[in-house]
Amino acid sequence: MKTNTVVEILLLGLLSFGWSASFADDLPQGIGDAVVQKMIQVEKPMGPEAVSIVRDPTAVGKPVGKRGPQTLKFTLEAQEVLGVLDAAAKTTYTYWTFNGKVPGPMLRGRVGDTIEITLKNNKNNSMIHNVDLHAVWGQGGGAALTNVAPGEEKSFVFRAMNPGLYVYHCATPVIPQHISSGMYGMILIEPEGGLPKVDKEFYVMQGDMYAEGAGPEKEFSLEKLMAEQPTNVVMNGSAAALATNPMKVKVGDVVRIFFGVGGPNLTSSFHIIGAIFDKVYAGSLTSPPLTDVQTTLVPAAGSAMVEFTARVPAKYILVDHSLTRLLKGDVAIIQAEGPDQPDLFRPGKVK
Ligand SMILES: [Cu+2]
Repeated sequence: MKTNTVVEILLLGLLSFGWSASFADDLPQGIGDAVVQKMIQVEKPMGPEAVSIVRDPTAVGKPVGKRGPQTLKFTLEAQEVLGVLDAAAKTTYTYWTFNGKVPGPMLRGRVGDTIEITLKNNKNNSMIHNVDLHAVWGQGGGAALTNVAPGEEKSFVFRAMNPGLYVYHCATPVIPQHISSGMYGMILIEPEGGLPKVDKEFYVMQGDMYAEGAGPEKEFSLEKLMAEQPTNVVMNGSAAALATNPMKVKVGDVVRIFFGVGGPNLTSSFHIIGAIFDKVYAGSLTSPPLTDVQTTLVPAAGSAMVEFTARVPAKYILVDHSLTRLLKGDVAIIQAEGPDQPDLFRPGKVK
């Protein structure tokens, strides 16, 4: 790698690190201590034309409970929008999205459901799009039946045969360009009887992005994509968005995260700083979970359903433990509020 490229990447790291002073305080020692010195305070959001494309992580759909199989109808709309890429660095990117946010909406049903998928392509768009759902038995996961030009819409029907937490994505050439630009999401097919109840559920997806340009309006870089050198790595679409706006839980809550990797290229070593996964359903909801796990590998276009009890008050930091990616924006926080638990964690020495 040329020296100037290394410098460029480091600079990107410096810029994208400027999220907020309070967030920096939460970082463990040794992670980017030098870059913290160069933090930039967020003054105000982008210009009025750039919107937030961050998917609300609490939008997890309705649990199926004990109901029997039904017919469900979901509508996805491809929307191409100028969105905030990195609020601290004040950069924007023209995202390609399902329904205006990244990831696309979390779709939720149960095994045996008959599911109708409609894909609309907004008439103001410039590209053809489609959707491939990994929950589907059928050609291209539905992609072949949903190629839509701007202004068109198409539908197909499938039966949910296998429970699981499945990625869906646009599969229009250049496919990794459509994915890295934001066209991915997840569909949860719950097993018969539904998932066990928990206190809080969150929907978080990691994606790697390839954006360059001297000014604040970054553009897709085919060169960086082909070299698999992401400039930005994000959770829910935008650098550190879920760190500056943490997810909230209470001490004692059992927390479930539907975590997926849209990719297109990176694999995530998913870890929560300050917590241990009590259960990890690593890519399968019907096999017994792994228990007591520190880090779980989530492949590109794969998922893990993880659960833990927020035992102590803390800001739990979600990362890919390939921590260079943290410097590129790949971080989120779950903030647990409640009374201290000194029998579990306290400063000082044993008396
Ligand atoms: Cu697309």
